[in-house]
Amino acid sequence: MKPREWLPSANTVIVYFFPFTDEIRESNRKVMSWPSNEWLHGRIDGHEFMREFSLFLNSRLNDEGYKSLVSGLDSRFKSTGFTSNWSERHAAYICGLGTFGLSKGIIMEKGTAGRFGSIVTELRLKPDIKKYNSIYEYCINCGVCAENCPAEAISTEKGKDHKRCSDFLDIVKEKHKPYYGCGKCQVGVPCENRNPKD
Ligand code: B12
Ligand code: SF4
Ligand code: SF4
Repeated sequence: MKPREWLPSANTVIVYFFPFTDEIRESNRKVMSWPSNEWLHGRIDGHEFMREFSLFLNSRLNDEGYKSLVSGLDSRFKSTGFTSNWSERHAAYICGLGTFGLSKGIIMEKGTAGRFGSIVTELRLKPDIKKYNSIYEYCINCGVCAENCPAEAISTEKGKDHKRCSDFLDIVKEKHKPYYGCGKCQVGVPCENRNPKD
């Protein structure tokens, strides 16, 4: 769904990225076959913080008289298997945060390891200038994300196999319920916490 399908009076989409801390990223580099506890908590509890932050910002905008909503938390949001009706990555790309990488994560000036949130609002804000022209511009195609992946879900020829990734996350969940995650394609890579093209 496009922004005005969520909110017909929308004028702006605000997208924000919360990068994981050095501690979370470093811990996940130690053993490459299994996610660190810090990463699992960053993924699940960190995202819970992101949700609270989004709801807070959204309520402030609404209180100020600008109708706004968090698409990812709206009752119409659907995420089934490998897709959803609100893509944080597409919104981030369009809003100027960064471009896709081989791993399919968005690579920004702050790298790729972290979580996105977004708000669709009536408030009119000046758009950020996109510093790129094509969808994979910040990826140097080094293939390190593919080498790191314990599920062999990424390849330089075929891109990313969502099913393999998802099956591995299911195995992690079995062991760590309600926590799950992996993110080996986001650590120990040139795009971990910076734009590798800089
Ligand atoms: C479903 C889902 C998954 C599925 C995979 C499905 C998928 N499509 O990636 C599973 C469970 C396997 C998964 C795994 C992970 N995920 Co996930 N996932 C999502 C979720 C909920 C929906 C994805 C979605 O909307 N797809 C819809 C399609 C239309 O959009 P898209 O997938 O974003 O874009 C793809 C296509 O459109 C295509 N594409 C891109 N450009 C173009 C251009 C053209 C012309 C064409 C034809 C196609 C095309 O490639 C894109 C990437 O696959 C999003 C949250 C959200 N609401 O966006 C998080 C999200 C994508 N996940 C995220 C993360 C971090 C992960 C993990 C690392 C988990 C972890 N923390 O350990 C892993 C691995 C990620 C990886 N390497 O991609 C982050 C990405 C952060 C980043 N830097 O980009 C997101 C945005 C969550 C967030 N709020 O931050 N995820
Ligand atoms: S590790 Fe290399 S190939 Fe993979 S997304 Fe990052 S820059 Fe691109
Ligand atoms: S999250 Fe793990 S299994 Fe999924 S693509 Fe990244 S490294 Fe591979």
